[in-house]
Amino acid sequence: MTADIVLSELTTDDLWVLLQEDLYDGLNEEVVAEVQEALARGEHPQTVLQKGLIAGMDVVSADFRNGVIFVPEVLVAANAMKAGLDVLRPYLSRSESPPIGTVVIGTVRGDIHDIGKNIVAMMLEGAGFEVINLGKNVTVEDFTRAVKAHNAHILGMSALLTTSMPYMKEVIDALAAQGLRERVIVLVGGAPLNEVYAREFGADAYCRDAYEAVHTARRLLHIRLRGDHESG
Ligand code: B1M
Repeated sequence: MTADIVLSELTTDDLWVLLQEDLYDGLNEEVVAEVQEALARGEHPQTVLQKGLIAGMDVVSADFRNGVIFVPEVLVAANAMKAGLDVLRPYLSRSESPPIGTVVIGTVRGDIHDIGKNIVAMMLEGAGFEVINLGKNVTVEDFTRAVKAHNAHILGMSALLTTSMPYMKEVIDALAAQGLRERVIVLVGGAPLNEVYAREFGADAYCRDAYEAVHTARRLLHIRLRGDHESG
């Protein structure tokens, strides 16, 4: 129950705690107000993301894993996360310069987890990429069609389930079969993945989180463009 709390009277540390708790409880309006309050205090949008929203979701993840809460509770928390992210989106994805490259991104077929993927998409936009977000449960055909249609420099795939993760290899194999694999940098991410799986599936790199995704996208695109320049 947060109705009696005056946000402006809280210390910033207490504001983070309240934001995490309200996200956990799925209180969308409160989460929105708390994100706005943090921004109004001059907190950096990435700090709000990290200390408020992601920290709150970490507690949800731990309690889900330990059987303290179940899918319905996770779903309401995920909705509150989405409400908070909607407030942050314009700040995280703001970029004044022309795009430095095009990224197609999506969560693979059989998987509807999209919170992390959407954070990655926003941060890539903020870093100056044009991002085509295909959403969740994306098929091989939709991935390959979008890579072709947008002449993408980078394909990003997300999977949160051990059962959906191998689908990434199907997408990468399809890119190769269509002669597109050499043209596009493939980055993968999501909780069950690691470097070894990424290599096994034929991806160029595994990204542990959104920060690493941005850093890796920039680094590999820079290497690719320099190579093209030198050979052309
Ligand atoms: Co689900 N779920 N879930 N779930 N869920 C997990 C993934 C699980 C690990 C929980 C657990 O049991 N401990 C487990 C998977 C077990 C496994 O396969 N190993 C699980 C399960 C089992 C399920 C269901 C099967 C449950 C059921 O129905 N019985 C079901 C599956 C539905 C389906 O997809 N077909 C299901 C459903 C759901 C909800 C719908 C309720 C909801 C998703 C809502 C949504 O996304 N819109 C949900 C949630 C929220 C979770 C947990 C609790 C949290 C995931 C999350 O949002 N994390 C999750 C527990 C966990 O992950 N430990 C769990 C916060 C987010 C910021 O982090 O997504 O890791 P993350 O993203 C990070 C990085 O991974 C990385 O950067 C992001 C930001 O820093 N990253 C990328 C991610 N994608 C990237 C792509 C890139 C680069 C980096 O490309 C370049």
